[in-house]
Amino acid sequence: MEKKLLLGDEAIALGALHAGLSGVYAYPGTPSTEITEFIQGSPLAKERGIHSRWSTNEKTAMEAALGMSFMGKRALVCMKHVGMNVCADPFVNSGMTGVNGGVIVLVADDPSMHSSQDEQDSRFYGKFAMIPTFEPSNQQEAYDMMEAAFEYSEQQKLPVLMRVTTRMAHSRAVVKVKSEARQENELNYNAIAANWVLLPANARKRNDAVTAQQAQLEEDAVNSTFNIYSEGQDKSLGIIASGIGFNYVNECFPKGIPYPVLKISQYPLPKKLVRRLLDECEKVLIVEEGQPFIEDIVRGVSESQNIMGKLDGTLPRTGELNPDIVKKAFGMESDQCFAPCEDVTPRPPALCMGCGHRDVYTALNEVLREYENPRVFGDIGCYTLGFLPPFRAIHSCVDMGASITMAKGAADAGQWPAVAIIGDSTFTHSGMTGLLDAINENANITVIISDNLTTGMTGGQDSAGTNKFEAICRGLGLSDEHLKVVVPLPKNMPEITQIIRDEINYKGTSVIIPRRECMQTLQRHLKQKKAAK
Ligand SMILES: Cc1ncc(C[n+]2csc(CCOP(=O)(O)OP(=O)(O)O)c2C)c(N)n1
Ligand code: SF4
Repeated sequence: MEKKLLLGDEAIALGALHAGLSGVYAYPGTPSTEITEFIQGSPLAKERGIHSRWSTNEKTAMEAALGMSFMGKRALVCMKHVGMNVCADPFVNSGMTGVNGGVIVLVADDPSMHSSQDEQDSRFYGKFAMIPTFEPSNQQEAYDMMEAAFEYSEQQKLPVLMRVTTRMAHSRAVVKVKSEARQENELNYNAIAANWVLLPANARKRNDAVTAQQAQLEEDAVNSTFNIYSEGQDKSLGIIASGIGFNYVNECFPKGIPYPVLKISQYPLPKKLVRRLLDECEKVLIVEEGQPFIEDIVRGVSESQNIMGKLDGTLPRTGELNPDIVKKAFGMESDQCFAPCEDVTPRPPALCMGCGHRDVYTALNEVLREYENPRVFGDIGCYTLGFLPPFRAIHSCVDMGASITMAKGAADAGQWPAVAIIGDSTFTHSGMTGLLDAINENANITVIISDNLTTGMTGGQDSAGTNKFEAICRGLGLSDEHLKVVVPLPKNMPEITQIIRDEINYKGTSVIIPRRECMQTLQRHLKQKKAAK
């Protein structure tokens, strides 16, 4: 064993490598991105040829991982919580197919929405898909769980959902790690075709089998070494704490917790252990990060006054927990160590100086001033900041890809001008199918694919469609006449504004591609070039 100072994400990545991983499949998304980046930079992964290239979206990632599992090897899928919505179809159906080689679906939730559009709690997906769910409470457990989860996945022939939250993913701790990695699985042909061909006749059998398996999964959670029932002398209160919530509870009691505690890190919820705590203690406080997932199950339909948590207001219903908040729930004096520092003036985020998206919005705003009630449907990426001053240029941003489809729906409703603005990575993630819908109906919309040759918002990862956008648009049936490429620079403003004007006035689907590299990746590439000289 050796000791390393690791981010939660890095502990997960190293745990997976040491557990004999053969491939990571992921689309970037805060706070999960560093897992794949760690594997991409790992000498062991290079030596073994472990797959680590970014996928086009979370659905393609999940399906590729299933393919690797089908062949008997261990695969890891990583994403942020909203990525679960994108891969929900293969994820839920992977509960039906089961796995051959172990599969871990790692999802990083973002309570408080530091970098997300919602606060959804991925544990619901595990329950919904009848897939066992692991939730580490610290970095060491995250590392240890990877091997355990791969073993469990192969033993139960089901994928394992592993849920972490922002603080777990992005804080560092010393982690004891193995000095040797397990060998990768050999390729095998053990996958049972009838399980993987989800025709209704096969799927019904699988549905019955997986439903029957749930009792075993719950019994395993009762006996799991990750779920720990600790005795406490003061039975006036019992605590159920899951994931990083368990960490926070410990921080509140540096001299030891006087109450019985049930730590939960493996689901389905071990109800037997919960019942024991309820029987032994007068009241129970449930500390969980995210939505009241455990609390809802524990309360059921009873209106017991003895259960405290997020649903009765003992803990806040939304936003991230921290030790200050948890202290308050115990009625303790809170020293407000985790409150934002008053000396720091909040500063809204802004597009970098010199960013090409700035020139795109400058041109777009100049043209749209000439029209009555123009509507601009935005998307997710750095360019979403076009909503803020000084541009105030977009009217919507819902989910990846929604710009083009919403513009089309608005045009169907009679809106003109209806403009969609989407980044290059977002376009390949989820925009291409929407553009096909628009082209098929020659919808009266103008689509701007603001191509900065990278996935800027998440730190400059490779973008799946780089150098392919014109070919993709043509392939989807767009005529060359209404496919325009420009360089977004102040000196080109007259040309760009004229092209935007012309394409808005054209009664049909057109695509404009402003293309100039992101300033951050440009600087990185220049530095790398200089260093190589
Ligand atoms: C379903 C989903 N997956 C991942 C993310 C995280 N994410 C936000 S924007 C973005 C990509 C942005 O890249 P691009 O469209 O090229 O725009 P840029 O930031 O480079 O301007 C990603 C990966 C997300 N919000 N939703
Ligand atoms: S990171 Fe790149 S794309 Fe994002 S605002 Fe900065 S320059 Fe623009």
